Amino acid sequence: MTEKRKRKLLLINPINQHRLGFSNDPSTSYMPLGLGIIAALTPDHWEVELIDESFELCTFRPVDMVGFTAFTANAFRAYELAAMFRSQGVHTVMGGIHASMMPEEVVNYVDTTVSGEAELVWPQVIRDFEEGSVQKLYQGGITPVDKIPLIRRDIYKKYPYVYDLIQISRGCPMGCDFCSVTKMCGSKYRERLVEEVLDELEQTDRPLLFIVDDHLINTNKGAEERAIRLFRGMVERKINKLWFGQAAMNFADNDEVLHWAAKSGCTLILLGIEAEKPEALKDARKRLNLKKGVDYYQEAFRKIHKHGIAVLGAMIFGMESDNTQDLYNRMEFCLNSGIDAMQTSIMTPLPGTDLFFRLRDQKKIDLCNYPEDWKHYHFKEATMGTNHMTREALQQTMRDIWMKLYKKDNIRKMMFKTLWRTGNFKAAYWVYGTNHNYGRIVLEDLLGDQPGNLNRNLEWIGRKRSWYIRLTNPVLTIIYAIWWKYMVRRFTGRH
Ligand code: B12
Ligand code: SF4
Repeated sequence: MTEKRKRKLLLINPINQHRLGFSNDPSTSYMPLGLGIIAALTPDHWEVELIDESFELCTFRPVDMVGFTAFTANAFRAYELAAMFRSQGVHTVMGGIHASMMPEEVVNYVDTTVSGEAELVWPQVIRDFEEGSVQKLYQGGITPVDKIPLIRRDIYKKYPYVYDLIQISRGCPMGCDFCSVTKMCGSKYRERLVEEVLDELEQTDRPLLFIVDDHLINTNKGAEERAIRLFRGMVERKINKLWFGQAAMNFADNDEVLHWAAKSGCTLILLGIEAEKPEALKDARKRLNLKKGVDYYQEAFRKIHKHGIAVLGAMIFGMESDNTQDLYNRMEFCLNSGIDAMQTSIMTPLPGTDLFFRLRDQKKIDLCNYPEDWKHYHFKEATMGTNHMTREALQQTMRDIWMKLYKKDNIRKMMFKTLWRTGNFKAAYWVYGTNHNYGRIVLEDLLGDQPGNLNRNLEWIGRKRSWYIRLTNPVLTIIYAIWWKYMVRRFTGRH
């Protein structure tokens, strides 16, 4: 009896070739979790392979079906690749955030579009495909949390990801003006069982971990106790990782949460600060921060630092009410408020958000030749101006601000400040690396190997190093040695 041929599914993470962004370096290339879920939902008689363009460009190969995930900034690249596969008769499917927000566009570029979460519809897509009745559009909606499968992590083995990623909950009730999370994941926090999360963590083997939840401590009743159970469980089960996650300003509210977070390996926490000016927060409908009040920020940072955890401040520049001075004030805030690492984004109207619909109707979005212009929607290029600045002025001011913030001397100074505030070498080194990475991302168009370019260490080629950098290099070598020793011990200890 001949064995039935396995069908082949190729899962693709397409990367914007206009700006590589996080994919411009292996240390910031993250595994696409959504595709690990698609792999887990695919029946065994299918062979599944991942192509992540963060590591290799996708070329044609004969398969039965390809499935794309895509952020908006990567959508155009997905369409290019889809055209290549379609021209050879391969069935193409696209899901993920862009397909969920713009299904009416995506249906024009792939054979099947999956809008929303995939868990409830992907088995149906596969069945319909096998029976020859596959549809153009499936609505996945919101998945009950007990129907989320364990991610198939074997598909990530072929690439040297530095981090494991895990998702503990989905959803957010806040509905900020610029954000797609409430639209995509619904307005209720859906929490996975702590024990199940710990079991999954035990199956991960990289020394660094990124918990991708938008709010590590949500506003559900009992959220703090739940977080403590999780972090304490990580310690008891010797999960033994250094991790970072994303949280709101309430992360600093409870000392016991911070204690167990730090004990379980939390070294860096991203806080969605967005702005230090109440008017800008009102623009963005960032209710949580308005409720806490901007005066609370610095106290929150101090509480977090006390536990040896560094703060990664996520800031947005180019809010509707911003003028040039506001942008420089925000820059000063980044430098002097107690933030350790800086994520500095340009306000971008993501499709599906209230911001997008409002500004589109007011004809205020300059880069709107879709789908090609989606490639500019990566938050480092201005796609529109503000009430007081043109798009060009915003872009130019940001270039100046980025040069100041991510100047090698400055990020080195910030590293020493972090060491002082947290007393934690690992946090200081992580912060240094993170600021380097963001510098490389925002100044990507200046990177190169000719005089006049920046090299990957953010040093100007052909210019002399400053005395400060020369003087502090030996200190950095020591910190690096400690970090490296620590990583080797952690990594080899688990294998
Ligand atoms: C983790 C994360 C990152 C990681 C990326 C990791 C990775 N490789 O995927 C990092 C830190 C790199 C990142 C960066 C950015 N991010 Co981000 N990120 C997230 C976050 C928090 C979680 C995504 C995730 O992993 N979810 C878990 C998985 C399981 O869910 P999922 O991918 O949605 O998959 C489900 C469905 O979409 C669907 N699905 C997904 N793929 C496919 C494929 C097929 C074939 C099918 C059928 C279904 C399907 O099925 C899955 C299961 O239901 C989301 C917010 C959120 N809650 O979604 C923002 C989010 C995706 N990011 C966003 C943004 C804007 C950014 C940045 C631009 C931010 C910045 N300031 O720089 C950058 C740049 C990204 C770039 N292009 O370079 C936006 C994207 C909006 C958009 N329209 O594109 C989001 C939605 C947040 C927001 N505020 O709106 N991000
Ligand atoms: S920015 Fe944060 S708080 Fe606001 S909707 Fe998005 S995830 Fe929720």
